[in-house]
Amino acid sequence: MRSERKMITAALPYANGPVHIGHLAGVYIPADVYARFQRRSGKDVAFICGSDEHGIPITIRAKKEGVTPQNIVDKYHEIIKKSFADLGISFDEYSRTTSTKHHEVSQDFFKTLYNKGKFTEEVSEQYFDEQAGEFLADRYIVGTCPNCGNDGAYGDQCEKCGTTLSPSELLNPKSMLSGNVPVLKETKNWYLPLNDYEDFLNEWIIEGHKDDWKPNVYGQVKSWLNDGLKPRAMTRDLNWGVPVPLPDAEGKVLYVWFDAPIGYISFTQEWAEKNGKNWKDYWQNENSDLIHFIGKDNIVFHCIIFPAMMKAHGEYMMPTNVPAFEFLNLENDKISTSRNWAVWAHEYVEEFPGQQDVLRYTLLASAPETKDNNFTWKDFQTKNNSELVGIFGNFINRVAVLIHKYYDGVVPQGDENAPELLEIKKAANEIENFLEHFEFRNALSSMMNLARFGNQFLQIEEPWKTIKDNPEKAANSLFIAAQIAAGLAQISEPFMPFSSEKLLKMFNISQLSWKEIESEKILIKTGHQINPAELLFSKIEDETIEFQIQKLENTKQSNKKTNLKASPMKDEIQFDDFTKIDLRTATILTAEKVEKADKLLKFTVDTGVDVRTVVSGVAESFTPEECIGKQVMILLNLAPRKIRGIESQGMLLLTTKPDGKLAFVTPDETVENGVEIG
Ligand code: B3M
Ligand code: ZN
Repeated sequence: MRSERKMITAALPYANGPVHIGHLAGVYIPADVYARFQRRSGKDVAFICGSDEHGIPITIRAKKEGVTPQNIVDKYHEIIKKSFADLGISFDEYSRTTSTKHHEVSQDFFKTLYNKGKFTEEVSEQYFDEQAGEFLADRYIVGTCPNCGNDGAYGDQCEKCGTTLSPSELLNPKSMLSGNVPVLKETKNWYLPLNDYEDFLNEWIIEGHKDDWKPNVYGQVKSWLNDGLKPRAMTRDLNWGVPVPLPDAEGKVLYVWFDAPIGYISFTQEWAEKNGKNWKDYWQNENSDLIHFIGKDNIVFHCIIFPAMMKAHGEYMMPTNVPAFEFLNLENDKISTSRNWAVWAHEYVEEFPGQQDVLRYTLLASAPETKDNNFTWKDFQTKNNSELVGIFGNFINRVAVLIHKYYDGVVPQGDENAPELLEIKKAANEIENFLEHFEFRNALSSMMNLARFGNQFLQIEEPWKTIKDNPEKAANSLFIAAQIAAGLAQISEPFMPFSSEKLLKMFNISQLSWKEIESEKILIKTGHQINPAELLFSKIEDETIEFQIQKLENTKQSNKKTNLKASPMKDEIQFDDFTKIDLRTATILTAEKVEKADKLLKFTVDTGVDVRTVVSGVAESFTPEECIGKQVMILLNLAPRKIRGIESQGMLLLTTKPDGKLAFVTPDETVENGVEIG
């Protein structure tokens, strides 16, 4: 993958809230490092992103806040765009999917596929709210989860037990719009038969990218293809989105995951028009490398659905690589927008003015490249104080101060063939190799190792001592140290652009291409006047960190209070209704994880009446071992249902603890299995 042109995309953030450190660590900072490096390598780069402004999350937030979806996206598009700019994410274009241009481009794309007969038309039954007069998206249907009894389950998923649902599986479904019971109504939508692209995807990815795509990406695509692909609706009965450009499609919009990836293309077109470029050079040209930076939850859309769309279209080249990252946790807990458990990018910029590079450095150093990773404020403080202040900043400061002290800021005479100068070339070369393979943590270490080498060199040379009786040696030491400092000014730019800019100014030098860093004999000449030294990083005090940790603690406390607020009582029932349910005591005999389902455990349960299989969404609250032998309560006569291909017979009663974890409802003394609960 060494094309001269790089089409680099970063996942479009939903404009239903600000971006947080998980987004930055998992997508945007690595993408920015890669784009900056490719520019320094002389490549023709288009680095494109924008706000994803359609989709249900936005309409739900609008409904919650009593405003329009446009109000929501207008607000958060600006916040997100400013956050990226403030943190040096150097997009060539940051646009938005409510733009007219994007509507036109995505409608044209759809019409091309339609005219080529790539869609199948299917009529299906969907829930319709007669009072609201609209079809209901899965998220707009609430009901009782058939698996765990949670009566706040949505039409697509029960967030309590994690079971993936379809609206028809929900017990007593209700519309979130009117509260009424929805009716099933026929509707026609246009489907892309993904199954038609299985051979192509197997050949292109499973055969063609087994060596150069990240194992976490390759593995997920392989398992999707092994499970077999099914036709997927590319239109929805919704009123917020890109209208379907067909005469018989009144009240229908493009599926958000159809239009959003096309945003990469429409935003490239906007950028190209403004900059006198031909957008097709970046998207429809085999000499262009298309790289998608995304989080792991977007792999299927970027490796299967969008490529199938582009294959169907026929004029696009396929992505060269999709280096998806895993997730970042915060203080060992999942980052959650709904629980406000996050460090928000815009708040960080306000609370740590001028310290953008500290966050960039910390998030790169703990990037979830191959597995989920964790951000703690203590680690943030340590990375800043011991590495950025203690190693990087300390070295730079010593070099600048000593050159001013002994040579009035003029770089002294030195050996232009000193072996130490090779360390600079080595670091630049390592960084190039690591970044070409999307190994950001290793690339960052190569940069920091050069600063460590500089400190060790000064420690050995001690020019502050040799200046007295061997001025020539002292001059040579500081000439070499100045080269290393200039090297750091150059190679730090992809990672810490703000500090690199300060360093170039301090040493009064201009930015070089990566090739020049690796080929130039020296990076700062003897006789060159440097500017006054300025501190790059300052120590972060304990109080600052305590404040941030307390802020998170307060969030946790307020979440607990919110969780404690009980949901309103359900409709009154008669005693006869109660007699229909058959609740029994039971004991869990065996427990095991369900493959590819983070939240599910599979149990065999002795119900006193029989021994049966039950699937339960408790895997995030218990290990299988913790469940074996537990006496629980089971809804015995609940109709069996398939969960991830396993027939689950009945439902174990669960409740939620203040910390959000689940707990079994159990008798407070051990009794026989099968005893009726009434
Ligand atoms: N808006 C972000 C997400 O799934 C989604 C990415 C679209 S990239 C075309 O969190
Ligand atoms: Zn459930």
